[in-house]
Amino acid sequence: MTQARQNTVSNSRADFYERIGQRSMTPLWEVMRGLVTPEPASPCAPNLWRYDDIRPFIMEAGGLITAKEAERRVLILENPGMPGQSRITRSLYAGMQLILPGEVAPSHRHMQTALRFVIEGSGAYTAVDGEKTIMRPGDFVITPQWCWHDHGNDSDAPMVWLDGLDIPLVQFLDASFAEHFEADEQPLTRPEGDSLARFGAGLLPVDQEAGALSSPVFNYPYARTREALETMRRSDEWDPCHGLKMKYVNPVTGGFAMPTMATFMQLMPKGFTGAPYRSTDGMVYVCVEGTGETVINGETFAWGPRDTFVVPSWAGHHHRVTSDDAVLFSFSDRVVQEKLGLWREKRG
Ligand code: GTQ
Repeated sequence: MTQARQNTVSNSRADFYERIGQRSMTPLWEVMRGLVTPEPASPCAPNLWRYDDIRPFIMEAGGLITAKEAERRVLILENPGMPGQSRITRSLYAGMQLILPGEVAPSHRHMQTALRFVIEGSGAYTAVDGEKTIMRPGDFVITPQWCWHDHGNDSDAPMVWLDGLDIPLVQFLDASFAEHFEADEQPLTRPEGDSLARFGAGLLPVDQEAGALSSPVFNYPYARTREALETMRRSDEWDPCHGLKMKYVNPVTGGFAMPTMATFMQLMPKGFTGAPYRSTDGMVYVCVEGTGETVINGETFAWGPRDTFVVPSWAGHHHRVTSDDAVLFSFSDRVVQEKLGLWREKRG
């Protein structure tokens, strides 16, 4: 094509785009390559939030606003690749919630499912559907969708936990509903520990039917998880990429503990260097014990206890332990991707 001919073509195309644009249409061929990509092209950036670095700001927020006024006093961990979007990966939200002694974060419910992973402090509680659970470091606590929940702190120290929610996913589907309870705290109708006893002891009520999508066990205590990992290590079945990695399950269905967020805990032994790995679910990690490094797309992120880091979808990475045993908690949207037939992984 001559230059003149090319100019005529692009002018008439531009004119065409302009005219169809007025009718709310746009040509696929100009955008196709960015839509149907040969592999995931995530705007999510790898990042690490060192707890020592962010803690002063979390505590400073404690002096600026009460839990009651804020409703939830949380500093969002916002992915630097998606500023202003209140998310840590494309589909998931994460934030650090602070509850000071004597405070209550008032009861509400919403369609978003939430997980809490306790980072600092011990003895604050969350109440879900009439039952209170006391939270300790490393505990993984679930707030299922549309369940009343309030948080409080009867201990004498600040308590901080990581919130993980499916906010971006629910927003994407335009399916958000939320409401406040008439009082700050919901009435308690079941004794503390009831759910764990009823559903978390390898037993189920005899006529239990699969009902709610989230696990009826709403606190998976770290002490139990850690002990399980410690006992399993004796069989020496280490995965070359993950070490000893377990998923949290809903005992009623055998599936992941929540419908929209998959959660995991993994133990990696002293001297462990993982093989390269990637998967389509962007993954949020919290270090519980030990120290190590994760190399993500060639960039090294060194982590220690209470640090949070994010590995984007399909980013090649591997872990390396630099202490005695290291333990990492993690969550992702893998459960959604698996249901939709989208989840993929690649080793090596
Ligand atoms: O505790 O219910 O970090 O509703 C964001 C939204 C926590 C909560 C968050 C919420 C909550």
